Amino acid sequence: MARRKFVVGNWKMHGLHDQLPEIGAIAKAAADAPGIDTALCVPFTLIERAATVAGHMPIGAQDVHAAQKGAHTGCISAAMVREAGARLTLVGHSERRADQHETSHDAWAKAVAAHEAGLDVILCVGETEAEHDAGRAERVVQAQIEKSVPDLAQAGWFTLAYEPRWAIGTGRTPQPEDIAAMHAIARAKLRRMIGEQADAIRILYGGSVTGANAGDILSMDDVDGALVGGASLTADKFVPIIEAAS
Ligand code: G2H
Repeated sequence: MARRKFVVGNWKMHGLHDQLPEIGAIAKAAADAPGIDTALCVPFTLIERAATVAGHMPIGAQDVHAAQKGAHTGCISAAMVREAGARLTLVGHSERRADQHETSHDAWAKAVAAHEAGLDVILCVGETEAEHDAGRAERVVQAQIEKSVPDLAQAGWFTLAYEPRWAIGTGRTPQPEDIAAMHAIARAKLRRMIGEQADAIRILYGGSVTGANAGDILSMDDVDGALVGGASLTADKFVPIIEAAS
């Protein structure tokens, strides 16, 4: 099944208002690449202003709370980021699993809450280095998918991102055949869970994607795009990745 490529930047805890021109430049490159989808997930504090300079390129959040509102000091709901101008959100990113002890069940609840608030969702899964080295990557990723992908997931609003934790921000990337194999495993798992509509769901690869390796990664079977951290922070690094996907 033909799926449009999807390139998503994740600015993590980077970005003050003086970086807005970078978002404008990235949005221009996205507009010049109408054959693919591009989005940028920024810190909460940048969403509103980023959305004003991003044109048609969707701006996303990097997390939302699983509740729509309530007594959760310091937390942000999906409805809040939607109101600020976000059209999508990441959930279950490995840095949140590691730093905030989020579980796959948390990611599931956040995905459901985000969808109910009208946001598209990119749900992240991926094994640790120890799990990888112990040969458990396949089982770990399948279990994460089982526990975190909502039954009602559909391609119209749901994307999966496979990000081996040991490749994140390290400059290390898996062998191409390992990326292809894990994406095939993830799709097979999705198929068992939600049937043939899984074939329309995009599966992104994330972990040290750069302009230098994007072409090879994005040409692989079952790799429908990339979730890009460090190399999305400036237009000069991110635009070549957008162009490689086009
Ligand atoms: C993985 C990725 C973006 P980086 O977290 O989600 O980051 O490209 O810096 O490895």
